[in-house]
Amino acid sequence: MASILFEIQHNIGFITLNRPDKLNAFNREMALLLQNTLDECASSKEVRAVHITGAGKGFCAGQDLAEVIDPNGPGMDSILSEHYNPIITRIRNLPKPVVAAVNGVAAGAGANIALACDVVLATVSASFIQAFSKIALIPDSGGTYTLPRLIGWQKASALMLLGDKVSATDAEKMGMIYKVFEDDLFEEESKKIAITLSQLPTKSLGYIKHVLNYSANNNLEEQLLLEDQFQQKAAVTKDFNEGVNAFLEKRKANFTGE
Ligand code: T3D
Repeated sequence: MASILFEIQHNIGFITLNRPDKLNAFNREMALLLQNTLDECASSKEVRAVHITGAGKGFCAGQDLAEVIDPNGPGMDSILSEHYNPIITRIRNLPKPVVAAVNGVAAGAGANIALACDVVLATVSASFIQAFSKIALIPDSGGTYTLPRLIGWQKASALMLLGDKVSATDAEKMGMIYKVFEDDLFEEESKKIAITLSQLPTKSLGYIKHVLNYSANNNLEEQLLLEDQFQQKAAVTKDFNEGVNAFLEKRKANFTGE
């Protein structure tokens, strides 16, 4: 069985992390397959939004710890540079919205991959764990960049040092994730949000992502210049024309992503 499942429906690339017996922990094969699948989503004209979830009861338990100690495994010196860092940069640079549909526990790199996505949704029974300190590692997969920016330094610091489990409801309250849904509604609601995103003006969503990527490190002047630059790019898209005309004609816009 493939460790990554992928299908395109309603202009959405549906990615399922598929090692349910291991709570979808990553081995090398799965990490490389996810990279390839994200590349496919980036280049496919049909895909206008991406939805990532986990098979079975978990979202992702991070690195497969059995692989770490396997003498024939990839080795600690290559796991971040070849597996997780390229996944995080692909998610952030993909010029289309990526939804993390966190259907269960998200631990270690699994939590930080979810948090790198543009819209993070979770079932009420899901949880997030910066599990690294429990095995004497440090948070990776962009966690030390993303988490303090999402929830503030103090909460990020305590969660990373203690490795405490955060319920989806608490994660929503502290601004770590966007929304929580009851378990029985989760699949439908998370897909609905992906469908909404897939029908919005794709290029402008890509530009929003790009500009937001820089906002954490730019000063106001630099950010204003970047907004100016990308607003001009957005203003020459077909979808901008369609959006303005639809508003003036009092009808629903039909965005094509161009
Ligand atoms: O170079 C590098 O390696 C650096 C890269 C680091 C990236 C990282 O992600 S480091 C962090 C790695 N992840 C963890 O430390 C989390 C380990 N897992 C857990 O702590 C727990 O499984 C959970 C809290 C996530 C969930 O607990 P629970 O009680 O719901 O499930 P469980 O019974 O522990 O797990 C179910 C099965 O999945 C179990 O297998 P079994 O006994 O039924 O055959 C368990 O061994 C397996 N599993 C869970 N996580 C992993 C795993 N197998 C391999 N690797 C895992 N990470």
